[in-house]
Amino acid sequence: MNVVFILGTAGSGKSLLTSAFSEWLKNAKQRVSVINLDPGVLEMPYSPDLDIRDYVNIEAIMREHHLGPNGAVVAAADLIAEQVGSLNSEIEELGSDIVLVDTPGQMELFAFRASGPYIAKYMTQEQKAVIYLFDSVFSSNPRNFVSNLFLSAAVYNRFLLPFIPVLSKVDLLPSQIVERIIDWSEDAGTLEKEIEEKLKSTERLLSREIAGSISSLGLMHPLVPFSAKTNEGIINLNMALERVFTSGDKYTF
Ligand SMILES: Nc1nc2c(ncn2[C@@H]2O[C@H](COP(=O)(O)OP(=O)(O)O)[C@@H](O)[C@H]2O)c(=O)[nH]1
Ligand SMILES: [Mg+2]
Repeated sequence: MNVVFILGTAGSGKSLLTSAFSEWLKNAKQRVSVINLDPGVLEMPYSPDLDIRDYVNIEAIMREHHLGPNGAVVAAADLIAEQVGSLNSEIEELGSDIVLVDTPGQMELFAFRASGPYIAKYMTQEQKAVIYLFDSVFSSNPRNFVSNLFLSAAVYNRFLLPFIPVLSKVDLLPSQIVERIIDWSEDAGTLEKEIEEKLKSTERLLSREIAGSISSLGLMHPLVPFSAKTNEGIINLNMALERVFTSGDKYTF
């Protein structure tokens, strides 16, 4: 079994990627399961095989602990960690070869509390990876791109799992812009040139130094362009995951 955690800022396309990719894997005759780890979600574009809302109830937490909705989702994120044993039994029963884990809409609930990496560590003892989504519309200028790169490095530092960065929603941008963002991720020199040309003063200094450190740490990886609306890039995304998990083989034979 191979487990993939899908992370990215709120609205970056985690749930729709989970939906599109799981459908695609099913069509490719792969035994895939989907887990919803977002206790606060009302609707999702897929029907999960395992739903954390069956374990933690936001409204009950609000009542019991006298919390508002924000406090309750934070409390719920921590309560999920206590359920990891029961989750593991359920995951085992699903008997799939690849498990997609859709994480809470607000990424900090999973990435920047103690419970997220704990769950990632103890949720099964199988092979794991992280897909991190760069929202393409947000990331289309060098300053935002570098900010997102910085965030992706911080997320990597929290999980230290094989990391696949994805440029999401590429159907929303002209292809030349998509290519430009991909170039930045593939070639530190191209990004540096863009920073020098487009940014000035403090923005330029910060972006140059952040991008330089991430690059010299070896944490700059080529982004996989992807659209959950058109399925563009889905084959490359799958290949990137297969390389991590099976050295390029299918998950289910
Ligand atoms: N055009 C387009 N919209 C997308 C894509 N992926 C997600 N969205 C939209 O972006 C919004 C947020 O997506 P969602 O998957 O819920 O983001 P999440 O908060 O990261 O789970 C929704 O309105 C989606 O329909 C995509 O590939 N293309
Ligand atoms: Mg979501």
